[in-house]
Amino acid sequence: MIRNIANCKINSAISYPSYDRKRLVARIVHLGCGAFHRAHQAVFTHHMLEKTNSDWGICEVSLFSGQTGIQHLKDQDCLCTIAEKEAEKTELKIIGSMVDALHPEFVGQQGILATMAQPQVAIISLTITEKGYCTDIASGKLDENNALIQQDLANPTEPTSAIGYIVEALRLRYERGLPPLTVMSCDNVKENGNVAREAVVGFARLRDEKLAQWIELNVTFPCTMVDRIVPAATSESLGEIAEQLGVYDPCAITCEPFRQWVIEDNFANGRPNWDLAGAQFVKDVVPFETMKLRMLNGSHSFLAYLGYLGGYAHIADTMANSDYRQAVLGLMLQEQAPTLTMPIGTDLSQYAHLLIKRFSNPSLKHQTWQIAMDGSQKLPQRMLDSVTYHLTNGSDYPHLALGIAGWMRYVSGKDEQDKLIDVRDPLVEQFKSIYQQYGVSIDVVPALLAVFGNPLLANPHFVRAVTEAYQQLLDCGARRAVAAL
Ligand code: NAI
Ligand code: CS2
Repeated sequence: MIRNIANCKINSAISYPSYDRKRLVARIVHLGCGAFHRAHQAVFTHHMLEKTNSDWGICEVSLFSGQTGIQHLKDQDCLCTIAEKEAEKTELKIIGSMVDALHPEFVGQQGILATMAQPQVAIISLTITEKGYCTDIASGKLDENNALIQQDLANPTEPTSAIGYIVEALRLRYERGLPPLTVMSCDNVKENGNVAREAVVGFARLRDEKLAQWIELNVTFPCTMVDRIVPAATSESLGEIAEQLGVYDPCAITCEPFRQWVIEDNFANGRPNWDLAGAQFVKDVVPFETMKLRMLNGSHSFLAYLGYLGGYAHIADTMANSDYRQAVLGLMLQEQAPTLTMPIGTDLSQYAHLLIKRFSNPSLKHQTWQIAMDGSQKLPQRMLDSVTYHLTNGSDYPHLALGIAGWMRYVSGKDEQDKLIDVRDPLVEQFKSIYQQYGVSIDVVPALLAVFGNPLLANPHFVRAVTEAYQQLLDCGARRAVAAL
């Protein structure tokens, strides 16, 4: 038998689920069992279960990679360790809210669809990354030319994309007269519930108008704002946790102590009382979501591109440089906060200072390279929407211009020492051909802006600002360009 957290004695100082896990039923099916989901929604559900007799359990699904992780979860009865780390202190907890784990490689597509179509399933939740929604960057609508969508349209009962799975599962429920459910996005996507709705209903409409109408009438798609900094696990982070636990947990995740979840209270078929675990149910999530995407994620992307180019591997290392710390505070307070309309009583300056503290947490080895991934899908909601605000209002945005230029310089695929960068992005081939055509020069700026498909970005003032920032990066490098802000 494999020695694991489910079958051997764990250090008694570490908290174990206090509730009877036998009572749990897989009423939530989660697509995208990555690091974040385990340290966020699974943790909120765990704390809620500690406080009630509720039976809400989660069935985990990974659709693409992640078969090893799913196997590990199954081997240890779906228990998993969460290490909440501050500078001086680490708190370990073992969470028990996950009850099953599936992968198409083990149970086939039909096995996953059968689970999603079970009568007791009331929520399908998602952390499938920005690109998982298969939407067009500019319009936010389903991208009918997306390769996965094309494949699923040709063979809709054997889906591959998350959207294809959801629509096929909903079709099974519709045909069997089963209760509807809620599709709850937990990704860092602007108005994530609305984007999920557009994608699901858009795909259903391409299959069958009646099915699309049933979904529109019966299924809900609440928006959520999710927040917790959760770096990908490394052999170092897993080794450290194993030392404290006394046993190796391959599913363990390290994260910061902070966690926040604001949820639009719009559920089709019941929901757990996540408020007992600190979540907020509200009518309108959008202001909170926009604040987080621009202030937190916009700053993260700024630090990721300019930090990586400046030779920093992690966010906390980048924050140890006072020029970057000052710059990111300037970005938040001068260029992101003014674009927001918040409920009365929201203190954006306090929020910005808390973010500075969270980014500086030296225990979190959050790689600049990890955050730099998928920039084409992230920049619109993190930086470009704010630029359009400034263009309309005639205000300045030098930090945003440098952040966007940093992304452009990063996707050249070579760093300031001419070392290769492993650029991960759905548009990586497009970036390569732009750089092949123009070389590492300011001539790439208009072509790279065009990938966002937003005519407002062709504004000459903006093109000039980004071109100047890009030239500055070429002339003096990221560290000096940041200091000059
Ligand atoms: P991860 O890499 O650990 O997990 C990503 C998951 O998404 C995997 O299960 C993978 O199979 C799935 N996936 C990837 N591409 C997909 C696609 N095209 N279709 C369907 N599934 C796909 O990443 P992590 O850290 O769990 O983050 C996932 C998402 O969660 C982020 O993209 C973000 O939107 C959100 N998030 C992450 C936070 C973090 O600090 N890590 C915090 C707040 C939100
Ligand atoms: C990060 C986020 O990977 C990224 O792009 O900016 O995942 C960030 O860690 C979270 O949104 C924090 O809640």
